[in-house]
Amino acid sequence: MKSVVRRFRLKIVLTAFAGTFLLAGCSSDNSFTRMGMPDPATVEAPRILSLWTGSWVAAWIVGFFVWGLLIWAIVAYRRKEGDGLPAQVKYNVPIEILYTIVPLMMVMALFYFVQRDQTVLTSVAGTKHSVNVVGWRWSWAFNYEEEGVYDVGTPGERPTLWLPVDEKVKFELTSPDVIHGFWVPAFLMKMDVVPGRHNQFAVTPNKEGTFAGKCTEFCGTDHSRMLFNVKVVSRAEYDAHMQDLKARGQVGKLDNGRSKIAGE
Ligand SMILES: [Cu+2]
Repeated sequence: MKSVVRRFRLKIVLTAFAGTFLLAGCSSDNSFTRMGMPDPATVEAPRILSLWTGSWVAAWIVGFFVWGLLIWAIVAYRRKEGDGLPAQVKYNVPIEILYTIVPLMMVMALFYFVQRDQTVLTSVAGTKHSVNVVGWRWSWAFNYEEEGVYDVGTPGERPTLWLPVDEKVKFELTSPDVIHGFWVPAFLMKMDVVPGRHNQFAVTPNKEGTFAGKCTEFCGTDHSRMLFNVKVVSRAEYDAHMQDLKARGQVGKLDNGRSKIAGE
């Protein structure tokens, strides 16, 4: 009876595993090979992608090694008939040094790669233009610095951030209230929007199209409503849209989008 239950349990576990892998493989854009990441839409994104997949590969290698040791210890040293209490060991200094040094080396390796890529990703050198992204409870305002215009969407319509393709843009992130998170999944990059700070990073969108964006710091009641779109277009279309905003009278800079959205 016991072995039947065990076999049944094993079947459930195997089915769950197979199902997970199959379903992951089914996603339309085949994000499985990117370990769940979206299709990169900026020049900088592949760097983040390789940091992500590299970390996973390293984690799997460490994982398999540890599981292998575990299984070996469980099988080779399992209790056999007639075994008494095994020899008790304490103060094994070489082992203690080993399990201090090895994790330390792993953390240092991760730190090295993160630091190397972060330095590049937060560099705003060579940017062609800049957008001040304001995260506020509960939406977004985009101040186009060079053009002197802003956009905050309309009531009931999520705001859209327009960007010209193949031009490096600097985002300056500010908040008048609480911490928000500026995230465009297709850029593979996100950064917190912290009141009293000017966080910034730069990306070069290299694919035209419309992308989704959202807030990734839980910021209160309507956090889930903090959605926006990103439209990456040609330079000509971008300029035309800037003229459009000007014609609509959306000139100047918003510190806060609240006053512009009715019903807030
Ligand atoms: Cu938020």
